Amino acid sequence: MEHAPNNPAAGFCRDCLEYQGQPSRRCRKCGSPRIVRHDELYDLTVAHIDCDAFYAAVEKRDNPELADKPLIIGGGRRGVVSTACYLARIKGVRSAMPMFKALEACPEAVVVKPDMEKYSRVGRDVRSMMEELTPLVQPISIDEAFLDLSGTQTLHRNPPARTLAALARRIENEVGITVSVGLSYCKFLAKVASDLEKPRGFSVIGRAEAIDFLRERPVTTIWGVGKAFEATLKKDGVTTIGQLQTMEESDLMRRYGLIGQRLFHLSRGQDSRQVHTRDSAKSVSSETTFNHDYADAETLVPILRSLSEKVSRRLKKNDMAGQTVVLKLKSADFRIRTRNRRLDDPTCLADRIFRTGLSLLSPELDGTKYRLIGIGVSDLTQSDLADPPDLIDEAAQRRAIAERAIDRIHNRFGDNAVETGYTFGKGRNARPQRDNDATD
Ligand code: TTP
Ligand code: MG
Ligand code: MG
Repeated sequence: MEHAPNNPAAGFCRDCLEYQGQPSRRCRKCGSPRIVRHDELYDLTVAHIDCDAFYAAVEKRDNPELADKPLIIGGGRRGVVSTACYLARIKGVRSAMPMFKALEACPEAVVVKPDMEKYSRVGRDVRSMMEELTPLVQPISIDEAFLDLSGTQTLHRNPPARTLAALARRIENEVGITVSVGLSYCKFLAKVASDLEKPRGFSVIGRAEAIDFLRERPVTTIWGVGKAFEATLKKDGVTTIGQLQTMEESDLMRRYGLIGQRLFHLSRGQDSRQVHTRDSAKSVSSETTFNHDYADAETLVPILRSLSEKVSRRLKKNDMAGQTVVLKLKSADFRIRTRNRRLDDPTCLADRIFRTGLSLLSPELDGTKYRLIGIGVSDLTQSDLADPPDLIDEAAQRRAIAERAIDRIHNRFGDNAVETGYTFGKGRNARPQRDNDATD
């Protein structure tokens, strides 16, 4: 067992992990300037880790000749940049930029096509190292995850901060790529922190400084506030988080609905979302078999709507969301058709499930008679990533707010209290013979 001063003000070295006896610019053992210190350093347990220039870092690892060259990964099917190494970024190359523009900005760049299989493998290697430290690892994308290290201090004989620095070091040594770590008391600020000092960063945001830290930041720092919602806020004269901090919750809710509530809390550094492990269920679906066979939209569409609502209710109840919508049809001659569409982001909303299902159903209404229809979602994740306000258009956003309001009524008065236009009165005469709900 290590005897450490554990003096947060003195911190520890990120290179050799040595605790520092007193505040100094360089490590007393190895001379490195990479010392982390923070008043709350040993009290914080929520981390966000994101790999630096991920695809590019993997390619550089595998081909040392690329080490000192500006590198762009991309040029696949869509002709855009997937990512660029930090040397190419200095020249202005960015993810999602058209390839020709990127090469205008940095003509000397080496271009490599993405090798997704390899990146998934590396992502999994990194993840399994995380999972050795805590069961509470919530992957967010191929190269990032949240970790909750509360309660691991005794096991690791180290406070979470030092365990994380050791992990970053291990990933560098054993996987051969670098990561940036954000440490805080909540997910929102951990994620913000991991972005502050990229690459090879380690940033800490404590409780005491959260409100001051956020004050000068742009509203886009808040998760889910992208270009479209930023423009809406700007029209109302709101550009910084500090302005949100001065607004009442009721005012924000009146103006922006549920998103307003999120803005109220996040702007004040209040985020109660927990770190969840990925859910083991793979899909949630609901289907129904009829007494008769139907070919017409008038019958099938309201049933699709009510099945979508059922799926949505189950997702919401379990705080889950799915990113792929799957439509299932069985024709009168027992042939099964499945059609699916992957959404840009996960959803738990009946409206989005239904509308996606409808777009999948329409081409199948070709006169074929169906004896079964089902709808479901797969690619399940926790719902805190679902339905970001920015990624759906304004009308969809209004419908989402209405749906949440209806949910609240259902919760208070029961499921039959409100019916939407699609199902109103139709539920009865098209009553299915058999309903099946499934969670696989
Ligand atoms: P990011 O973590 O957003 O970016 P990054 O790891 O390349 O760089 P950073 O150091 O800023 O974290 O995304 C991870 C990978 O996802 C990235 O390496 C490539 C891929 N990606 C795309 O294919 N298209 C995109 O628009 C973005 C943003 C990422
Ligand atoms: Mg990254
Ligand atoms: Mg990332």
